Amino acid sequence: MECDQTALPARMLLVDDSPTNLRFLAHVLHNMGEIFFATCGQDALQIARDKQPDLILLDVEMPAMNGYEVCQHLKQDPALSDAAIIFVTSHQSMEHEVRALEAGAVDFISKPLNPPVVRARVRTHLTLKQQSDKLRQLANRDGMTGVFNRRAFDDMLSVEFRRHQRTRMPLGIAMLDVDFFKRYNDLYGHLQGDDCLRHIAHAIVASSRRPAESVCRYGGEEFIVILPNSDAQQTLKYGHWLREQIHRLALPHQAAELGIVTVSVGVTAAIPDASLSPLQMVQHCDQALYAAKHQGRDCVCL
Ligand code: GH3
Ligand code: MG
Ligand code: MG
Ligand code: MG
Ligand code: MG
Repeated sequence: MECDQTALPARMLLVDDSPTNLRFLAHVLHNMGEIFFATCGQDALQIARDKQPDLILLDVEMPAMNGYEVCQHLKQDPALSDAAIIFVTSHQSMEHEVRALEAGAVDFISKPLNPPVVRARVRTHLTLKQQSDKLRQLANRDGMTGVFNRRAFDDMLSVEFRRHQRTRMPLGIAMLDVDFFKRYNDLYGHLQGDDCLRHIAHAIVASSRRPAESVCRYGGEEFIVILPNSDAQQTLKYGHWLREQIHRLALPHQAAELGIVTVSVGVTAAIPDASLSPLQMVQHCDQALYAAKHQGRDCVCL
């Protein structure tokens, strides 16, 4: 599940144009986590995208793209900006140190490297990174299901809304509400109700095909999915697919018409412009969901 945040080994990316330096650093940091290597800035950015490292040790002097430039690219990309960056350089001057910290680095280590100092600093920054990941997790995730919470949804929707305004691409959202869930609780109890919601959240996460499709718990038994670059037809298709996936779970619900848990889905899509707000998009989606309930539930409306 996308929400699972078990304590994975730390991931470190070592960037230096000298293979000898890389070998030395890898030796110094052995058994502190998983290590990836890059010998130029372009490779560093690509590997950072693929491997999502917690920490990047970055050489300053490199041909083509220097460490400051790499750092700037990393900090500009929301998918990469969380990595802690430590510059490793033979420059000793205060200006270089200031420049590194202003570029967004968390620390600055001078060559020649002192192995115990490097290990201690890396350990400190890995601990801080883990703590900030944990805080972000607590702030943005729903504790019961692990999907994004309402706060994160509001933030993500306004970011996506503005992005789609610029690109003139359609943005879709799909809202799902569990049918007869009050009866489910009455019949099976609240704890099993919670389990049912976790199963549904898991199925929604599994049914979103792209990482950019953000799954959020909107309210009690309501979930909402943001679908970037999806027009009405694509969003509607996703809504039907979602409804089918919940059918396939076949969670028993003796007080529902089909004897299994079903959901109603409302969808909407638009190319955001000045005449529309994120809030209005959610209202349209809510109206579509209301229509789906009105049509008898277990269906999808646009
Ligand atoms: P409808 O088909 O019209 O959606 O009927 P419904 O019973 O699902 O709708 P209603 O809004 O009347 O009830 C929603 C229920 O969801 C009531 C509430 O107790 C339950 N619920 C909300 N959040 C949770 C939760 O976190 N855990 C459990 N177990 N139940 C929850
Ligand atoms: Mg160098
Ligand atoms: Mg509801
Ligand atoms: Mg309901
Ligand atoms: Mg209701």
